[in-house]
Amino acid sequence: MKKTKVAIIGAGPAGLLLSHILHLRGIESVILESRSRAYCESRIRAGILEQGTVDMLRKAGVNQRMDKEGLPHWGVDIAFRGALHPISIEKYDRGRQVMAWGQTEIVKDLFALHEANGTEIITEAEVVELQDIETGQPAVIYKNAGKTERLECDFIAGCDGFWGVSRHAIPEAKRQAWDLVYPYSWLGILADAPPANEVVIYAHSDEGFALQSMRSPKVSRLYIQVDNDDKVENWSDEAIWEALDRRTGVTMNRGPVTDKAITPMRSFVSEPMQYGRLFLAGDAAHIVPPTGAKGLNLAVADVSLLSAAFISHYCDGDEAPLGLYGERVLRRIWKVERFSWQTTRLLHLDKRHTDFELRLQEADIDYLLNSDNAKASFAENYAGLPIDQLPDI
Ligand code: FAS
Ligand code: PHB
Repeated sequence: MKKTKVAIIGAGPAGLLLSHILHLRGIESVILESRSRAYCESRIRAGILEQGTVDMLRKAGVNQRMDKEGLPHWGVDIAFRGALHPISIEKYDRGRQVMAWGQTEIVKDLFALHEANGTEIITEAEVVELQDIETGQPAVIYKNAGKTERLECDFIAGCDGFWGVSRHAIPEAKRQAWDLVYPYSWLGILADAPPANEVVIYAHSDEGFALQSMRSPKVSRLYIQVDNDDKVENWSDEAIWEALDRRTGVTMNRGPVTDKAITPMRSFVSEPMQYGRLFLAGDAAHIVPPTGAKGLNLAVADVSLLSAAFISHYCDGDEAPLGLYGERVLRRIWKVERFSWQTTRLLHLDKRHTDFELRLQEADIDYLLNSDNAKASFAENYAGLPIDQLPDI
């Protein structure tokens, strides 16, 4: 019978980083991942890292390529009424920065570290059931190579994302979820084109939101707001470039579009984030609209607290942090949900809005761009709220 200390479901950033940090303190874990390594490493997702995420990756030794190839950003530009308005995180938030470094790169580095360290990841292993999570002998049932397998463990870390199974192992009567689906989506492209602006542009315009980001000095990551029922095939590459030019007021550098997809937007939280021997981290328990660049960063912050709690349990014999995980992690999550919701409503065009609400939205942006206090608050949230506890590694 296969047994480990911590069974981790999911090899996204949350599961991979948790397993790696536990390894650094000699705590055995096994990751069960339903997809292939190649699939996990190819998913194009987050691109901006909070200062806390950068610090954590450095602490965990996952920073060599990031510090060589990543792009530190002093702040962001807000495009509004035809001009770019800088919000300097460095100036307004104690010299902190954010880093442009793709989630795919972090996943690649973590897979490589697992391979080098011999920590176990079983890919193409779909978890179908969590058993006995309210006892001291939980187990995970998974399908792999056509067989049904069982992994016994001390604890289960549900890092299986929004569409995963782990949060559903908590009895429905004991679980509560909050779900807000926005009336618009993002059409995102990846292009072999140098970014036109040195930092991320968040654009409000009378035809909708747009964003210019990047993955390297030669690769741009760009988004435009579209309706939820819009289709990728409705948009030629040039139509996207022209919309980006109009909405940001900046002429984008063109180049071959290598990826094009529409992502819906939602805010979602499921409570509790711990139940018996099951602990949830990352998208398995919460989703934010990408406007605040928070999804990946939230997953890292959850893992910081959860790994610290497992280390306290196994290395210091202190049970308290594990018992407090759910309550502590949710306090920060709800504040990040608020910021992501607020920036989304601030910058997107909502067709349900009255003229009065449209004018209020413009006044909101005008206040942000002309108030040092408002910019300081934006900078503090964008660079990342404090993380209660970092793992002792
Ligand atoms: P993940 O979803 O990354 O990983 C979960 C893993 O669990 C997956 O590999 C999945 O295959 C596996 N899994 C699921 N069910 C399983 C089962 N039953 N058994 C075994 N394995 C299972 N965030 C930003 O900050 N900025 C962005 O621009 C941004 N863009 C995004 C675009 C898209 C299309 C999506 C979907 C998300 C985006 N996000 C963005 C959010 C994203 O970065 C997540 O926050 C981040 O991937 C969270 O990491 P994990 O919690 O590890 O979950
Ligand atoms: C990205 O680079 O993909 C990105 C940047 C900022 C966001 C969302 C996505 O708010």
